[in-house]
Amino acid sequence: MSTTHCPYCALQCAMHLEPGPDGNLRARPAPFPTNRGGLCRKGWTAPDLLTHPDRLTTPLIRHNGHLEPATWEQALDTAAHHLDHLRRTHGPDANAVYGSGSLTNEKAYLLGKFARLALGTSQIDYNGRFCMSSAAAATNHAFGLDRGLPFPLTDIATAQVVLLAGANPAETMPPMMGHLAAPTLIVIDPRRTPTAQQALDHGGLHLAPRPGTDLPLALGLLHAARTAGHLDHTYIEQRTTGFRTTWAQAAAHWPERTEEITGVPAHHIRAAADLLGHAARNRSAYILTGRGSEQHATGTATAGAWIDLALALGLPGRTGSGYGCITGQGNGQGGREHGQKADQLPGYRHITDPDARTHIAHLWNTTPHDLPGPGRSATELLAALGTPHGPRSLFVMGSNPAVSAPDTTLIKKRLAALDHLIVCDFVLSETAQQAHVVLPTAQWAEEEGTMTNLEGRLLRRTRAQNPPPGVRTDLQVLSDLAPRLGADPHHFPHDADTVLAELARASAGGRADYSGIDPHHLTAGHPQYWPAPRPTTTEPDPDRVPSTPRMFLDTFAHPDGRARFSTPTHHGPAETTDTHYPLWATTGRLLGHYQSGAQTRRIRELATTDPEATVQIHPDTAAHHGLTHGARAHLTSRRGTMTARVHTTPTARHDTVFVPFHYAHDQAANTLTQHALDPTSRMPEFKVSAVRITPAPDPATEGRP
Ligand SMILES: Nc1nc2c(c(=O)[nH]1)N[C@H]1C(S)=C(S)[C@@H](COP(=O)(O)OP(=O)(O)OC[C@H]3O[C@@H](n4cnc5c(=O)[nH]c(N)nc54)[C@H](O)[C@@H]3O)O[C@H]1N2
Ligand SMILES: Nc1nc2c(c(=O)[nH]1)N[C@H]1C(S)=C(S)[C@@H](COP(=O)(O)OP(=O)(O)OC[C@H]3O[C@@H](n4cnc5c(=O)[nH]c(N)nc54)[C@H](O)[C@@H]3O)O[C@H]1N2
Ligand code: SF4
Ligand SMILES: [Mo]
Repeated sequence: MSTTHCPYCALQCAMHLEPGPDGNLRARPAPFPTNRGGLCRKGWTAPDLLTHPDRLTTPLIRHNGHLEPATWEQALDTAAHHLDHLRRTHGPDANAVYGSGSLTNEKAYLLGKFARLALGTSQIDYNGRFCMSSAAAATNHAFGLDRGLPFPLTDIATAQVVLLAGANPAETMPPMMGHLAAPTLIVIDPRRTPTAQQALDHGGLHLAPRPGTDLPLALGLLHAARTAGHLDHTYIEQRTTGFRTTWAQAAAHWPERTEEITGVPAHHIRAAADLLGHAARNRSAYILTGRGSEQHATGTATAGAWIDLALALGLPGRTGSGYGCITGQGNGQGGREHGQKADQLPGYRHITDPDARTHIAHLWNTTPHDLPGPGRSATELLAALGTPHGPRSLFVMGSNPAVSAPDTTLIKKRLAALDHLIVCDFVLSETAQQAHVVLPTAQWAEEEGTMTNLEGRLLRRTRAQNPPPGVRTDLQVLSDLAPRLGADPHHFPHDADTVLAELARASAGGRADYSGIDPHHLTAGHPQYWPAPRPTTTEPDPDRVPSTPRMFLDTFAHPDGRARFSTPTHHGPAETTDTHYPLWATTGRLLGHYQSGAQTRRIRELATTDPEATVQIHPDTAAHHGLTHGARAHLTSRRGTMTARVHTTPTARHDTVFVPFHYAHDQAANTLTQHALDPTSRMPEFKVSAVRITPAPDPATEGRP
């Protein structure tokens, strides 16, 4: 039996893996603080993909329009030949790299090094840009440092009140609900989600704003909290700066005015402010945000407005209260720290910082001058592919942008315009289907490495079995490819421990400092949360590993030690509804599927429960558009059309429909979305599109009398 963590989300539930009667691995929950012995349906079924018939076990090369089996030598040589040719002909930025928050810390680090050192390109970014980047930008502004939860998750279990803005953990991290059983919940979500229902069932509140109006709602709550006398003026005075600029905005958001903008009744705003305010006075309240608040073209300002509310109530940087962003992907936290982001070097360092460049250049045996500068952000990178000034090749590891990027009709065209597309994956994802070279790589249970969970806690991923014959690890692929591009093989080891040791040195002195991490302690029940700087004493105590479970207790990470309020200004969504597109569409997740669905749509148990895209809509709105429960509908935005099965939901807002983004082709929600980008985080507007809904032909019933 081996013990590891689930491959999917950032909760990183611990699990035991052991062979069942048929010899295939089975998962069962292992005790661990975040999941407390629970797993969701996706975790239980995760091993099914290890032996799935769709599993890729040989590299593929495109010949005459078809992907055909090839040897590793052929595939690696072909990929390297094209990358080298493009680099020589068009310069290093002709090659681009696209990474993922699913990759282990070691892979994320080596991928960034591969881009900047082996390819010499500035063109690298990753799917985390679509995930928590707005909250990260807002947290960096407010606290001077971004760690999703700056406290252990178990802390929230003892709080009196937890406000969840745009997060639906009952479906996206079910075992987390164990920590939310005792607190009274205030859920901010346009939909009556299972999380919102739990709030209502246990004396809490559900506020259902129109999508894209969290920012004025947060200001309205601040206004109501101040009127009721809940603000912590001593904390504001002693630990923060800039309250006046925030208040200049909030002053104009009295509850009745906020109701007009958001649709949330004024008395609910006052009730929520009171509930939260009383708990805050007892220093027993948390504000947590998820993608619902963050995935907007105004995502950074919106996350900033929630942080402002937390600061005004005196929550961050104190035991028993706080603000946190619920990170999403398995290694969404570590993945954003070690240099696969366009503007970043390992250790959460900024790529334009001369000291950071010198530190990394020294470690990589190159010069600061030869390290590339910042590149394009994910959406901008994808939209530039194959254009006259954009990259001509893309190397993808751990993402399926043909389904998950905004405006996928455009993105698929851009992928098709590439001279060369290389995809490392375990299945033929929709993106891999467009590739010139596909490299089959190992899955979670077949590799070693570390992950950093939503609390900033380091975890060890352990190998339970070897990869199937013909499959290599992602680290091995980078290690095989880099020397073919002229890089020194010593710089690209494929052993996870060696890479972690180098990552630790690279991160030393950086904002996300891993230099004191002891990978062998990670299994021994010693929690290690970054920052974990290497001890300076000569005789380190083996029983005391460096670790920071709770951040900001004494001081925030800005030079003056104070947290900063922001200037949240409401601009509203990037597009408006009109007579042609009269409804708001928002997008998100279902319990049974993960992300682009490349993995979970292949798992029979999950595919049977949620076999096709659905659209959640109020029955009256459906009727108004000639639709009933179970009918098929077309949803059309200014970008494109998708098809979904109508799921009438009496608790839905009349003006808003919801579609999950886990499906491909004509069921892909991202045919509706647009790449209006947040000015700071470059987050696209996933959560608000103007659409119309019309009846669609139904192949299941067509031809019947
Ligand atoms: N089952 C499942 N679990 C997952 C994942 C998955 O794909 N499937 N993915 C993982 C990842 S990477 C992530 S990032 C997390 C995401 O976890 P969550 O943030 O919980 O997930 P979402 O469903 O994207 O969005 C949450 C809620 O935001 C609401 N919402 C939409 N628009 C707005 C708005 O304008 N304001 C507010 N306040 N709410 C709004 C939606 O109705 C939705 O219920 O989940 C992780 N866990
Ligand atoms: N409309 C809409 N769109 C969204 C969102 C939304 O809420 N609404 N959410 C956004 C968010 S938060 C996210 S995080 C993105 C995620 O979207 P994607 O980046 O597309 O994420 P996945 O579907 O997890 O894609 C992972 C792919 O890589 C493979 N893979 C997984 N792990 C590994 C690995 O370790 N190595 C290799 N080589 N391959 C691996 C999987 O088989 C799969 O094909 O989607 C974003 N898109
Ligand atoms: S909650 Fe997340 S980590 Fe836990 S079992 Fe489900 S998908 Fe896996
Ligand atoms: Mo995400």
